[in-house]
Amino acid sequence: MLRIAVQSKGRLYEESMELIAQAGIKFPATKRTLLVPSRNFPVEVLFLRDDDIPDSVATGTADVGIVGFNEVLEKRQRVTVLHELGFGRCRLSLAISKDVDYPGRQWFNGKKIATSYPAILRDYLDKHGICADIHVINGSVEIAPGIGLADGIFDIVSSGGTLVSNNLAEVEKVVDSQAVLIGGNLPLSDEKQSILEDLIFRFKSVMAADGKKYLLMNVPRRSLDGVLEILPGIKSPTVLPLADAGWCSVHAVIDESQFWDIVTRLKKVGAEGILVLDIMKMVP
Ligand code: PRT
Ligand code: ZN
Repeated sequence: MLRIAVQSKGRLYEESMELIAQAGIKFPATKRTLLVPSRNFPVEVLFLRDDDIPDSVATGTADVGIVGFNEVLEKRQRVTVLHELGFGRCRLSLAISKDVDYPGRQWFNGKKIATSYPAILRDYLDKHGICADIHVINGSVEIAPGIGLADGIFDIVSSGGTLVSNNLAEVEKVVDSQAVLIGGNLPLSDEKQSILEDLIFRFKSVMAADGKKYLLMNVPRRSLDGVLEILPGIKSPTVLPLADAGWCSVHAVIDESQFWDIVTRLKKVGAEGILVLDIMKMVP
């Protein structure tokens, strides 16, 4: 049985559980407790505060964990990032009042910076030879400059909306973050290692299908070259003959972001009856 630590509530909870569910791992429909074994796969989920996940994995309380890379960097535990999971994307940035004419990072010399991420900030300041006072606060960091508690902040930014509504401007991006799967630095038993490999394989298959669509269309033989040109970069589209020798069927996987562009161009060169399907998994 492999134990996986997941944030008990908060921003990463839902997408972590969704990824696990998409990987075909099911849980009993009973009330949530701290430790929940799956009913069809040899894993159990340990629900923790995100701050406690790196430590739980480093000490072996959990075998692996899903947590923001920002927490991994800040907590300095002996853990390894096994896989990036593509959700919970954000960045850690320095921000100051939008009214300041910012001359560059040396502006922070002698200033006071409020943050919940002192270790990452300390590294950054040291690396750039900046001497600033770090003021640790947990939560609502963005209000610190407005109430005179600090000159600037170092905090998580996602859309940037929180900065704007607090009259702050992002001036230095320090690190990008996303949810990651972490493991401890001690070897797992053979049994756990093999469950982990299966788990990562399943996560990869789920993630590979994310944002992809499967296209099927009928194409007159004479338009086939034009259609194939529109589908470049996509690994060998499948071309199948149809009962009518003048026509064939083309199947391809495309990125959802390119969907309208590609479909519009396909229609122009003569593709017909275009079907678009969701892809549930892509097994490498
Ligand atoms: O209770 P627990 O300790 O488990 O949770 P928490 O309150 O410490 O963390 P939580 O649930 O807020 O965030 C968990 C993780 O989500 C973080 O560690 C990041 O890895 C990731 N994440 C992604 C974010 C954001 N996006 C984010 N926007 N975490 C926090 N924010 C905050 C940010 O600090 C800002 O104040 O959301 C606010 C809005 O951001 P904007 O830029 O979109 O306005
Ligand atoms: Zn937390």
